[in-house]
Amino acid sequence: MKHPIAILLISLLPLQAAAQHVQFDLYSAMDGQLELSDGVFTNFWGYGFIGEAMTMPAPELVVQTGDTVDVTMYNPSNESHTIHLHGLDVDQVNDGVPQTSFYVNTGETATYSFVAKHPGTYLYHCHVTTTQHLTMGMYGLLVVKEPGYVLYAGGPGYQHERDFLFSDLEVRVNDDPLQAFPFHTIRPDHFMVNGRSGDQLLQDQSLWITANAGEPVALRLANISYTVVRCAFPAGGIATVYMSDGRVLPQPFITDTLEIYPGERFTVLLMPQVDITGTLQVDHYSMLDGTLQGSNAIPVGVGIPTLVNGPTWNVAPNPARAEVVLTVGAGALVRWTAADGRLVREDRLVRGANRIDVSGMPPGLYMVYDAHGHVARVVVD
Ligand SMILES: [Cu+2]
Repeated sequence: MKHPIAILLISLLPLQAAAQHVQFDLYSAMDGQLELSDGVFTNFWGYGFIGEAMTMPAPELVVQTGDTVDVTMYNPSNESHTIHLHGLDVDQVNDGVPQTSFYVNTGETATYSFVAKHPGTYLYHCHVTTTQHLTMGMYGLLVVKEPGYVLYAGGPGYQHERDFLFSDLEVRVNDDPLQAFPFHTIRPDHFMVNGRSGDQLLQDQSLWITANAGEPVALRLANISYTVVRCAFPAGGIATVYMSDGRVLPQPFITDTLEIYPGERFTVLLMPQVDITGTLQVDHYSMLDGTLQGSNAIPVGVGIPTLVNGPTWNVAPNPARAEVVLTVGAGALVRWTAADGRLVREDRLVRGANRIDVSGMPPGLYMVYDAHGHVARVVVD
């Protein structure tokens, strides 16, 4: 007869074997230059891995459930900073709120330690003069993953994953951080997904949500902006919210929109049932009067190859600016659809190279396809 305790121990073994000690070595800095989507440059402060460039947002820290985690920060910059582990179950000294733990002053190194008890989506950020240091860019995602491509133990599985951190800034403030006073006058004018916005999101395929119909996509969504973020999922995506703020919801729910307030995080599973050419729309609304402040769109493509660049079809350059050359193995009529599915143009191609003027087309993601199953994603910027 099987002993219940023996069964329990065996069932715990894989989790125990996966738990590790994880060490992250970060530094803080205040001399970053950020290029915004409209070509404007401004300043940012942030964190980087030792030996690597500082990034905005800070590097994403990924651990597994059960890991013992040490985050060490060296601060060579001129001001004190901390790392607040937002939403994680830490003791007071490791919480990074300077008044109740400690400051990491210029030239100092400190380590924050915790055990990653609950899988989920978290944040870390500086907690010194928080409004200013946050709007300058001192934040990043921290994700605790359950091993085995499931959202949590006993939870649903996924095949693809994307982690998105929504944030904002006001160029006037970042240009001259001393002007950040008084803080309630900050009016963000740039809105970002993982530090990028607008056309930058179309150009970075690592941010696109791509899958085949029936393949679940885990989305970890976090808002560290000063606005309410409303995410609108593409039709046919079937978005189910499973987790919030580092805990499993008592009852998952299906929705086509999700509001995320500053500091909140959600884990959502997209289960696309049909082919999709669309976007995950990200709208920022004012906390003061509810007006729309800015928007971004993350391309979503389900059931469509990322890019057909094979012996019969070739697209270059991609992204394209004034002209794109479509090289095809046989003459064909091709149709272009915009990200919202609208037919925007047709071109009759001949065998070989076809130069197509795209200078008059609005920037965006387009699907180009013929009647024989050839399809390509073309980005016009
Ligand atoms: Cu700081």
